[in-house]
Amino acid sequence: MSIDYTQLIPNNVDLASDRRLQRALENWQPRFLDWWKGMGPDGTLNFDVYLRTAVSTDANGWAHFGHVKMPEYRWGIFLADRDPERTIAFGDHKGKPAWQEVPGELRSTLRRLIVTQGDTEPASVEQQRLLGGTAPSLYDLRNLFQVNVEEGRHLWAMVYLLHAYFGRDGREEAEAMLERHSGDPDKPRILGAFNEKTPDWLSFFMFTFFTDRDGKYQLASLAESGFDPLSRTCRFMLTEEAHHMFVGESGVGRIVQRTAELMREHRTDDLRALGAIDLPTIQRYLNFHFSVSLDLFGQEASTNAANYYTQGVKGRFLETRIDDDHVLAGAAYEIEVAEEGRIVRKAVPALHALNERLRTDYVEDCAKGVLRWNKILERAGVAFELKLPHRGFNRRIGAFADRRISPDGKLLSEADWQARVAGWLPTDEDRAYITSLMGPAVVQPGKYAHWIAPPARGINNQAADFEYVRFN
Ligand code: BYC
Ligand code: FE
Ligand code: FE
Repeated sequence: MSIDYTQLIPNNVDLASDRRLQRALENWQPRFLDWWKGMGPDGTLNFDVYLRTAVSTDANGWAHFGHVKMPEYRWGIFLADRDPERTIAFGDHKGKPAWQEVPGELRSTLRRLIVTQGDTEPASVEQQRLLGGTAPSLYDLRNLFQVNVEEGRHLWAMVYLLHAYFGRDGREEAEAMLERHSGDPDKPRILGAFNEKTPDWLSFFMFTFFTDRDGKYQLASLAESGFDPLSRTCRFMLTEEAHHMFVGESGVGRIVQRTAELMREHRTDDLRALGAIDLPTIQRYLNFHFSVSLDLFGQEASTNAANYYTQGVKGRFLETRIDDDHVLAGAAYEIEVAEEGRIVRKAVPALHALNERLRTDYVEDCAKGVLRWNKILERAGVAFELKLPHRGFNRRIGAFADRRISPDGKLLSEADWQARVAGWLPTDEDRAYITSLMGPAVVQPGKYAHWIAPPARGINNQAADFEYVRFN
């Protein structure tokens, strides 16, 4: 179904046919805009930004690009088309038709998952709100804003579900989405990573590479949900998510490339003397963002995850492509745990290990990106390899939370950890150095900050000196 842009709230769910729902959402819309103006990208209300807007939810739906003021971006409700034949692919309800309404007994479970998902979206916009002031180019500034408006739209996606399917509770949860704030001591965002700061562009690129990728995996498993409206909304969100991870991978890649060029040109490791970012610092930022993002998958052994699965609420990554019974009643899965001073593998019921299984899929995906960064170094003749740390490193959630584990997976004493952690996680000095590189935004079309290489090509094939953002 194509998207109706004549409505106050653009949508492809025939919102006009449900007046009550339409009114409720039209009531929420100005609150969202107030939140955007107060907590969204700082000082940008008048900028004209070259943004893409969805025109339909099929593969060609991204055709539309144009300069827009962000508060006028057409945030709306876009669900992938309904497949009337769709059945539930896993769990106790396997083979039954997908639910078009929320089953009463799953109401609070589904609400909780939708709220958790929804909460991350505005959180990330809040975390990134000051980055515009130090953008390394107009190209990067535009990409930041594209990510921000789409995270805003992801909030709309979850708020639609809350309003349409959860009655009064849902409306209250939709309000609360705008009341919790990232890092707020009294009303923080729900998940850990979304209360961290994103103070500089190295952090931003690491965040979009690692944390938005958690989004990809969580959305993909919610896209398997038996609750069809959730599945359909997540499927469309995934197409938006792909750009966010592109921004992260190419952003880190361009920093790595610039670093490698300078190392070769000047035959030195002392990148800081050259005003660029040294590889050990990049590695420490990587270690931080990877470990914080791993926490987002929850406990290795989780009865919550088992229940979500058996109840048909949340599946595995690409559930229908997995060759097994999709019930997993007697199946086992090996997870890593720390026992008697060592990290050992231990078989647990597969149903309880679903968070860990998703985390494993995620780690493999991250590793592919790291491989591509290493190819850049290799091509430049720089002998350095970026590595993902062990999954137990620096964890706050799960079996490794109260352990000290080195990046190469050794259990350490507290004293050993304290003696070595400055080599593994960004230090105050690292952060101060990276902050010092973040000069005033580079706003001349086609120009880039010294510490990052230009991209291989422009957005929507625009010329190198295209004016992605116009300041008014
Ligand atoms: N921080 O049994 P467990 C995105 C809690 S990112 C704080 O493992 P479960 C985006 C947990 O709530 C994708 N608390 O839990 C990216 C539970 O609490 P209770 C976001 C945590 O439910 C970038 C307890 O510990 N989407 O879209 O199996 C930019 C026991 O844990 C954390 C989703 O997360 C944590 N990290 O797993 C913008 C999908 N981890 O019950 C956007 C929806 C666990 O004891 N959420 N806890 O009070 C879920 O599927 C699940 O809630 C989780 C947790 C996978 C997060
Ligand atoms: Fe998102
Ligand atoms: Fe995202």
